[in-house]
Amino acid sequence: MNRNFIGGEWVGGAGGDVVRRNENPSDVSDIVGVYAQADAAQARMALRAAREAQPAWAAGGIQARAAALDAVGSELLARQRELGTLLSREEGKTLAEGIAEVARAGHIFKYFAGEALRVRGDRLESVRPGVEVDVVREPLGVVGIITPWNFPMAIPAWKIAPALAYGNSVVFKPADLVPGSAWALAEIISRSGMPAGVFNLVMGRGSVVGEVLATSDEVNGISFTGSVSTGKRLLSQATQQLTRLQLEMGGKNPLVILEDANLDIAVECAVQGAYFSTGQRCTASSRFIVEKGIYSEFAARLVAAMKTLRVGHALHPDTQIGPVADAAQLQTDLEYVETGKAEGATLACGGELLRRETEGFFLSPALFTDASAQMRIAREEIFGPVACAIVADDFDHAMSLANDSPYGLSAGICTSSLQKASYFRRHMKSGMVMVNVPTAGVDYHVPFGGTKGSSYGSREQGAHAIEFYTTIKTAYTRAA
Ligand code: UN1
Repeated sequence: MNRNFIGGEWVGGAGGDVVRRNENPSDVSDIVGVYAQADAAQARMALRAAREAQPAWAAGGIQARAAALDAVGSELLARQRELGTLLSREEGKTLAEGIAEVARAGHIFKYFAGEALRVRGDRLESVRPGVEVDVVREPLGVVGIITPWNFPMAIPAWKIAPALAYGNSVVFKPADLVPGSAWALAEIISRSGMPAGVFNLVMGRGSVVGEVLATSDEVNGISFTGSVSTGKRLLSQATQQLTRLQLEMGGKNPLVILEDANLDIAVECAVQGAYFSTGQRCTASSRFIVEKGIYSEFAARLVAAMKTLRVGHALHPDTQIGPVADAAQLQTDLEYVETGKAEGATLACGGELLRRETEGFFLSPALFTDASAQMRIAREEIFGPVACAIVADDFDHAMSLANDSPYGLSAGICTSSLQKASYFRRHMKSGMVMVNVPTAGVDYHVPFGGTKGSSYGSREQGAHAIEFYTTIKTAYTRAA
């Protein structure tokens, strides 16, 4: 059994035997491992350990922090194939995607090892002669990190690495569905030379472990990625303790295709953005907004490309699209396929359960055409390989359709017009805009986040991550 890591010790679940079985979505007969489930008392123990360990970690200096993060990054990169296999086995993305994700996590740790050395302050003159002002950054304190199942390594990495780099201690609660990658990451961190209690792993249910993080006044900040409903619940609970929050939630990301687009690029962006990683990305393209002159040709070419996609076991070398992550998500995806039909959209391709040699959650990538902006399939985040195409009369209409969403995470356009691309970049109400590149699949060294209902709080990743994980102190000094 894989245990939790609390105060530098590996501890069993509550009562010693409360475990979760980790099921492979490509083959439900394959159990990836069994994992201890922490209870509320253990979550509180982890918070106490983090509270006690944090001052010494912050005072220990940036070289020690950089060295520890660099060691974690190196090991992730060295073991990317092995850990990528574990990730794909438990989450269902393809082996190539799993390996790439572990490598990305490795690069993130190395990036923040460097960032730990680059924390800057400001010195200003005071308006009062003889007084000097210093503006410096200090760690936030104890940070709770709550992550989703769709990026079991990369999302924990881009929260844990900056938290530790800037001198915070961490209590990490991974998604219930993917404890294997989280445990492997924790095991690597446990050997990186950090003092006991600086980093803690508590696997368990949101309603138990998450609840403790959300309601404890021992927590200074919570960084969360997950659903809108959980994000809102966290917000209402954690603000009672004035806990700082960073929430990354849903998306309903448009990909606009204009008549002047290079259609090869447009189809490639559509397939990658909507269907790779089985569409289970908050950055996935789920609304294709297509100018009317090119609509039929685009739809025909997209369907042709979709029909060539090989859906299957995540670890099979030929597979391009892995299974849906679990039975509940598969059920949601199938319900949305029915909803789309009932709303009057045309199911142009896919949306069918597939049988493979092993029993898993295989779904053919689905495209609805003749969709309208009011349909639920065009407004609600599905989080699966289901997208819809909406016809736009012209560029202005495409812009207003693209912005007509409660979400604002990532938005893409395929066009060869610099003028239209520039207009799109300026007027899309989203945190990320993509010109002739897919809406999903972002770099690790630049800010990530959205507007409107997609995000709350300051940006993640890149140099801007420091905003969340530090607090500012202003010091006035008169030499006397
Ligand atoms: C990506 O598109 O490369 O949960 C990353 C998600 C996002 C990460 C997307 N927070 O899908």
